[in-house]
Amino acid sequence: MPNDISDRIDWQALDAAHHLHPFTDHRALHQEKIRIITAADGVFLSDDADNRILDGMAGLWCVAAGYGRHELVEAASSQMETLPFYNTFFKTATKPVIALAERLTAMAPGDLNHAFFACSGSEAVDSALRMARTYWITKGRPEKRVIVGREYGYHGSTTLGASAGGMVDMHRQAGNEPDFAHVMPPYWYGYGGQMRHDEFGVYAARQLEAKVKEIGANRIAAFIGEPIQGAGGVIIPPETYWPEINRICKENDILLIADEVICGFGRTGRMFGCETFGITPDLMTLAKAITSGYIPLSAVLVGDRVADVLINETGEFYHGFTYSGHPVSCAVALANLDILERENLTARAETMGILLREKLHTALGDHPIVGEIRGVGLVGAIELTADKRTRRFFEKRGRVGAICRDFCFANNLVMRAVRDTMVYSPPLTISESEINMLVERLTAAITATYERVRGEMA
Ligand code: PXG
Repeated sequence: MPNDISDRIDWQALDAAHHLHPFTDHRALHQEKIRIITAADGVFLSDDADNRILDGMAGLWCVAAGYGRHELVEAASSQMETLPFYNTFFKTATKPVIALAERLTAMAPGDLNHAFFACSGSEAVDSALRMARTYWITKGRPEKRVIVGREYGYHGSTTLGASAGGMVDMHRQAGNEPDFAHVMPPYWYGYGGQMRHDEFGVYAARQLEAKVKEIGANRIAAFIGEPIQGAGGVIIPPETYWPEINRICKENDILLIADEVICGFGRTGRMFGCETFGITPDLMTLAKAITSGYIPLSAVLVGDRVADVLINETGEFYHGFTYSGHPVSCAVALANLDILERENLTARAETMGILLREKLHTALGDHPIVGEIRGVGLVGAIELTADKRTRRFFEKRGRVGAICRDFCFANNLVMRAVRDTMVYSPPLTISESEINMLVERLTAAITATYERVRGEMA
C-alpha cells in the first residue's frame, strides 16, 4: 500500500514517545531504532524495511503451529460471528469452553480431570497458587501456605508469579511476597562442578528436601517448577531430578505444580513436559502454544485430589476472570489442537529436534566460545563460555549474550539470549532447509561474537 498514510508515520518515534514495553530499559532502548514487525508466515517474520527474519523463538515460545494458519483465523471469526463473548460465572457456559475442558483433560497425563481457564500464563500460575493454598485452608491447615520455587524459575509477572519465580531482579522490584522460598535449579552446566549428570540431578533435587527440613513440611503448600526452565536459560534437568522431586513432594505431603507454559503442547517431543521427565503433578499450568499464540488463553489443569476438595468441600472458590473460558480463545485452541494432532507436530518436534542438534554439534561443537549444546525436542540452548575446559562464565554475565543476540538479529535471525546462553524454540513446523538457515545464521553470529570478545577468553 504505497500511498497508505502509515508510510508517512514515524512509528519508531511514536513508540519511543508513548509505548512502555515489557521488561525493557527504556532509556537504553531509545538510543536504538526498534524494528517494526508487520507480518509473518510459516517461520518467518517481515518488518517494515522488507526484511525476512527467521523466528527461532516462535514469537515468545508460543507459535507452535507457525504463522499464517488460516484455520485459526476462521475459527476465531466464525466464533465471533456466532457468539463473540459470554461469561462462565453465573450458571452459564459456552460450547467451546466445555469442549476444550474435555479435550485438554483427556490429553493430559494422570488424573488431571478438571480445567480452569484464564488469559495468560501468569494468571494460570496465580490461579494454581490460589488453588493450592485454598486446598490447605479447606483442609483446616491454613499454615501450610509457603510456595517453593527455584532460582532462575519463571512463572510470570503478576506479583505472585514473580514471587514464585526465581528472578532476583523481579524480586527487587516488589515481586517478592512473603511465604515464598527458592531452591537451586538443576543447572548442571553452571553448578554441576565435577559431578556426573545423574549425581547432580539427585543432588539438586535434595536441595528441596533440605529446604523442607528448614521450613517444615507443615508450612509448605506446594512446589512449583517448569519441566525445563525456559526463560531461565533452557535448563534441562538430568533424568534423575524429577523422580526425586516427585518422591520428596509425596513424602512430605506437598502439592506439585508443573508449569508447562513453555513445555506444553509438544515442545519437548511429548505432548507435555511431564511425560518427557516423568513428573506426576497435582496441578498443571498451560498457556502459549495452547492457541499457538494467536489469541490469549491459559489453563490450569487440576488433579482429582485438589479438584475433589475444591468441588465438594470449599464451597464457593472466590476466584475468576471476566475472560475465563473466553469462547473465541477456546475455539481457536480447539482448531490449534486439531493442527497439532493432524500434523503430528509433537513427533515432529522430536525428530526435527534431533536433526537440529546434530547440525549444531557439527557446526559449533568445536567452536572455542561454545561450552555446551543441549536440547530436548525443539527447545534448546548453546552456552557461550570464556573457557571451554573449565566452563568459566564471562565477567559481567549477559553482555556477551546480548552481543550475540544483536548479531543474530542483524543477520535476520531471532534468538533469545539469557545471560550468555543462546536459546532457541522455533515453530514446531520448521523444515530441514529452515533448520539449515537457522544453524548458518547462528554460527555466523557466534563467530562474530567470538571475534569481538576473544581477548577476554582463556
Ligand atoms: N510460566 C512460564 C513457564 C513461562 O515461561 C509464564 C508462566 C507467564 O506467562 P505470561 O503469558 O503471563 O507471560 C511464562 C512466560 C522470555 C519470556 O523472554 C518468557 C515468558 C514470557 C515473556 C518472555 O523468555 N514466559
